[in-house]
Amino acid sequence: MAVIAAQPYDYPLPTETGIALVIIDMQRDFLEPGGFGAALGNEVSRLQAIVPTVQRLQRAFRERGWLVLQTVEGHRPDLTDCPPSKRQRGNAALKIGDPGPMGRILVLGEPGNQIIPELAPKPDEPVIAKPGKGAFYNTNLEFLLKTHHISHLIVTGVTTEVCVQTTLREANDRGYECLLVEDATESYFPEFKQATLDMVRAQGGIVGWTATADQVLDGLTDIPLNPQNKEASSAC
Ligand code: C5J
Repeated sequence: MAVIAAQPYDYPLPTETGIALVIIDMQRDFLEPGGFGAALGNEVSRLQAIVPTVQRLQRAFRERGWLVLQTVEGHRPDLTDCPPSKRQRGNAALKIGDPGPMGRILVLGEPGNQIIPELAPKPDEPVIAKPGKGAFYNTNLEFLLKTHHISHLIVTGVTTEVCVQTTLREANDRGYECLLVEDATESYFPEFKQATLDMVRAQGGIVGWTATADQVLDGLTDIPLNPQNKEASSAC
């Protein structure tokens, strides 16, 4: 059986299908100046550090022909899916829907709402637009995972203690085996990232597992590449 060396103990991997890479909200709104993250007063540059690590995981999953899915947090242009409480929260200079340097803040389709070019999805890779912090709330994520027979989620992205942690908890409650990649997730607050990693793996992995990207990639090498998948990914 293939495993990933993880905390609090080894994470067993399904050897055929059933595993997906989840990349949460690696969109310009959170990683670049002038977006939602910056409007809330955060120093956004520290999130950039994980980009190469997420890219390595994305490459490894694509090479195996496994599901890579991304999320973006955003709202419809008419903001009917944005609760007024969310819009007011933080008392920011620029609120959700206001025009900013990258288009309207946190609105679907605006330049700021695009996934950063380094991690751009391929045309056949799903991108879930989510109005909330959790990726299961008001989306078809659960349906998508069911139709792809996914049971194991390798979770990455930003920010660790907000959308990443909320999604992880939602997934855990739905029975998914979740592993959070320690160096492929980041927060504006290092102490919140650390606390989240500790919370996830405490009490015997009450919400899931954590491991480094190297540990994940080492574990994946124990699963033979399906030659069909390899052909498919090299043709892309
Ligand atoms: C936030 C997120 N922090 N993607 N969203 O508002 O974590």
